[in-house]
Amino acid sequence: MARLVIVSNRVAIPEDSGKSVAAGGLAVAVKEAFTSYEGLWFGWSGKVVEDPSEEPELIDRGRVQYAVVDLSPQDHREYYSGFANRALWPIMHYRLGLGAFSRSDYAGYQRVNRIFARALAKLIEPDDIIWVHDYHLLPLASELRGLGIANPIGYFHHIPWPAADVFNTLPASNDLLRGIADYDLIGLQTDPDVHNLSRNLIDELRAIPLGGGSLMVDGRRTRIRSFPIGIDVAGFKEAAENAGANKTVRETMAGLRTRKLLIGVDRLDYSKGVPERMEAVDRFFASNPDQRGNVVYLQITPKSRTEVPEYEELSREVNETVGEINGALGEPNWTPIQYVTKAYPRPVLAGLYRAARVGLVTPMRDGMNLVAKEYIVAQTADDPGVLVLSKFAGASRQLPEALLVNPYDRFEVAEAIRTALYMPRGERIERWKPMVDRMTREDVDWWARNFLTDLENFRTIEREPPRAAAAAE
Ligand code: GDG
Repeated sequence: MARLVIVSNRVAIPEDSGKSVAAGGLAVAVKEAFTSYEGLWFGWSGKVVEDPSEEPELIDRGRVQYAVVDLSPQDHREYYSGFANRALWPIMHYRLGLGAFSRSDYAGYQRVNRIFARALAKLIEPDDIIWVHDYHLLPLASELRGLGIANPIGYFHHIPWPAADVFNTLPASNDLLRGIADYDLIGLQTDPDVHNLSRNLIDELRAIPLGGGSLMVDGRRTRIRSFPIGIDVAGFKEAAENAGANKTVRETMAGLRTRKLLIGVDRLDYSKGVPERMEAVDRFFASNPDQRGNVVYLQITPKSRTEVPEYEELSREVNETVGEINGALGEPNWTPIQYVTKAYPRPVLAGLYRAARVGLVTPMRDGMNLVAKEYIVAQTADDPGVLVLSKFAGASRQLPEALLVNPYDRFEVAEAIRTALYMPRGERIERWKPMVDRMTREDVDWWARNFLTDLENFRTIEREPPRAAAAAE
């Protein structure tokens, strides 16, 4: 059987005991992919050191081997904080005004992709299939091809692919498009993302559509398809069912007494629409004064990317918004918004989702949004809560029975909160059932299997020789 090589910016190495580290969305997804393959997971160790070695550190954990490299302070600043998170991330999320492009950051991004490729190429065996994850590594396939690696290489893009006019504002846009075409298979979250990238390649690079999602770009064939990422439904359901025993969950529920709970869970990121959501909750209390004291909004927001200035600014903005709303509306015995920046263990999250009458998932843009899916799966069948979901989250395509809202319109979100709180049990069940069934069918295992089956098929169809090898002939 082929060996699976996964490449991502960060690698989550399980402890020696075999116990998993605290699992984010990507770690769960990668773990799932390795259930049917032996393999290697390659990426950054998370360490920043002066003069890092180009030789990866190898760590064996049974069927999966881990290979990690450190980054220098300059690499980390330019590749990670700079180009990936201050140029690509905002542009991919339609935030043109926040995009900060610098040529030195872009050079650092290319350099780190080259370093990764050189370190990885030595570990690749002829039958391996390679699966690269996310926007940090768009040029990795080109770099690997340049080193003569002809194995099937797939790429999954976890975040949105914007409309061409937005993507093309990035000074390096055509360079990046040419690079991405060196992947054999490109997976995106939704069909509109597929449309955006395909049109971009056709218009900018004169790619020729071959049908079935395949395109010929510069004499090389690539395929673009949507693979909406799912969650570990069985694991999450079990965590939610057992969460009643957890102290934090129990005490939170006891503290609510008869109050109803609204919940939001997001990394602190401007794409997630946290201050905008708080303003919608404020609007809700303004137009429903009878609900003051009866409803509490819990927002769990672990900090992320704190070294990036835009995130510091956002943190200040959220703190101010919470302070203003709580100051204006709060009473000695009622705080409307409970805002915490600590990360909670997954079982606690599962229990809190289950305790919440309304799940507020209102990103301004999101590739998928796993929180929306987790909220649905955590509900009880006979008394489920209601999901209020942004129509700009990829998840809205698989969850049309949620209350879909425009997150830019705080009046609409406030109205949806009211509708959700007053929704009769019959309607809540009617909306929830098809969503939980779909989540169960289209879980993380389904996602990984679909992607890998497609990628494996590249072994059997006729493939063009890689550009570098062809040029060397
Ligand atoms: C990217 C894309 C796409 C959050 N707080 C805690 C915690 N979390 C977990 C959630 C969820 C995950 O983090 C966040 O996933 P999202 O999908 O919401 O968002 P991103 O981190 O931006 O992920 C996104 C995803 O990749 C997958 O392709 O859906 O669109 O942006 O699982 O539960 N987990 C724990 N404690 C917390 O406090 N344990």
